[in-house]
Amino acid sequence: DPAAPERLNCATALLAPVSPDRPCLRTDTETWTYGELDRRSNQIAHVLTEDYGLVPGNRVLLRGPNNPWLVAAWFGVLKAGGVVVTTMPLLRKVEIDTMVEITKPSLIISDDRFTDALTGVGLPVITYAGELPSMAESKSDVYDAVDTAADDVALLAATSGTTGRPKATMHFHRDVLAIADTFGKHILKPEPDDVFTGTPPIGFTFGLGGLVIFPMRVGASTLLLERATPDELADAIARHRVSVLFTAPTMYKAILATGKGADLTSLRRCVSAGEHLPQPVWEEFHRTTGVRIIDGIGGTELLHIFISAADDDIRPGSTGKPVPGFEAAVLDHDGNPVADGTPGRLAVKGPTGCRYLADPRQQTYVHNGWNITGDTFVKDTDGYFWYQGRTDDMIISAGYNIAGPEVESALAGHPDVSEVAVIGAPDPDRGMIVKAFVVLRPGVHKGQSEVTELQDYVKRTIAPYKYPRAVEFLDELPKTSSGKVQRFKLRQRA
Ligand code: 3SK
Repeated sequence: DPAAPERLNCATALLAPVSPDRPCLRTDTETWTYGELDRRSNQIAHVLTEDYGLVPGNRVLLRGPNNPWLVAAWFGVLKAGGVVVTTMPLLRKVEIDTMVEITKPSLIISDDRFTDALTGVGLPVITYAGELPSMAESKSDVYDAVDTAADDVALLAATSGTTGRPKATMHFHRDVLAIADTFGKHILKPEPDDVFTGTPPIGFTFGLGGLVIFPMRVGASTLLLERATPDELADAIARHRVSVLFTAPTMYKAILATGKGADLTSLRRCVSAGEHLPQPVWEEFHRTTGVRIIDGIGGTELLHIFISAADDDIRPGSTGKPVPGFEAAVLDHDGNPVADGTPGRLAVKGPTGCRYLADPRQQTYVHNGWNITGDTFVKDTDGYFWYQGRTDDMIISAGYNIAGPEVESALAGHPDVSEVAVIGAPDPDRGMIVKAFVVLRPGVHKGQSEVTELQDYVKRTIAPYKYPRAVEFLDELPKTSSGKVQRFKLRQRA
């Protein structure tokens, strides 16, 4: 955008325009106003620069669940001209060590309950139930934020690594505002009186956008939940009259299973990403709550959602159209666009990426500014994008092309099924067969009659040749810390 300013600190740009007495961060026990967040993040910036010698460009790794101190630390680092390294709270020591090796932070700010994984990391660790509040308290609550360039790096976010070693993606100060001015402005359309909540960690860019950047760009407030079962989430939505919800497809399904969906009358906007949203879940949520879920696909690479649709533009089952500001294309193996209606690999280009930090895989995943994703999509003649599966989730069985997620979507509509993942398993006769790993609802018997029941259900719901010839029941599916199913682990098991 030629009109974009050359100098920009996204922390100031988000906080300064909002009246200081407006509510900003809510929990069950306290509410921080915009003024309080501003003052506390100023004090943190003083601590970082005066007591830890932080200089602009230094990186600070943040670790902890969603709560006001994590957000204050995020703003404090950016005001001091530092670069935030976001991490998922569930990461274990080995994963933190990898992130430290890749991103080379100067120090760590951590929730004191999450420091176990930091032993031996060899960096100063400030804990925010320990040193941080008391050190901050002694500092001035006024701070002149560093005058960063719009193109200075603000964030290093790790791709969640559904396969292989994570990559760190770089995002500039301008990218932080760009997601609010693309998906936020054109699709979500939040209002100052909205109350946001959701389950994705702020350490995952889906949560960062949904729970911090989108609400704060319009002066709205956000309810931060450290963790929530489906029941607790439904109760919190009702108690705080939440109007905007960000969560993953499995949580929408789980909310419906609580039987509390019809009580969620304050909800106005619901956003689903992180995994494909099965159409039966969309339909049931709509029937129960009256809310049309905004599905979307995004990526850490592009910071947030780049294909989506809202309101009357939604076509249930489709992910939507490129969000204004982004371009998307479906490509064949040689990188050429395929005809509408033909499956191919999704490529995306936009203002927010994709730039990997010092990683040779940049050459593999980015061509002429286009990020080649690992997702297979079909674009229809109206320009809507329809998810087919991860590129490596396409199953070729006895000559049939079967999209694993289509079978997942069918199985997800069965009342006995709580969660499901479908992969191709090697088979001597058919090359591959469709295999479903199913987590059943509590109390459902895991026997051969249930296998037959699910197989018959798929045959009745979609083309019968797509039915899962093998079904295995699991207590839970293997997932990354951002909640994405690790199908490669299921493939190894098969
Ligand atoms: O997985 C997604 O679809 C996503 C959405 C928003 C931000 C980040 C990600 C990975």
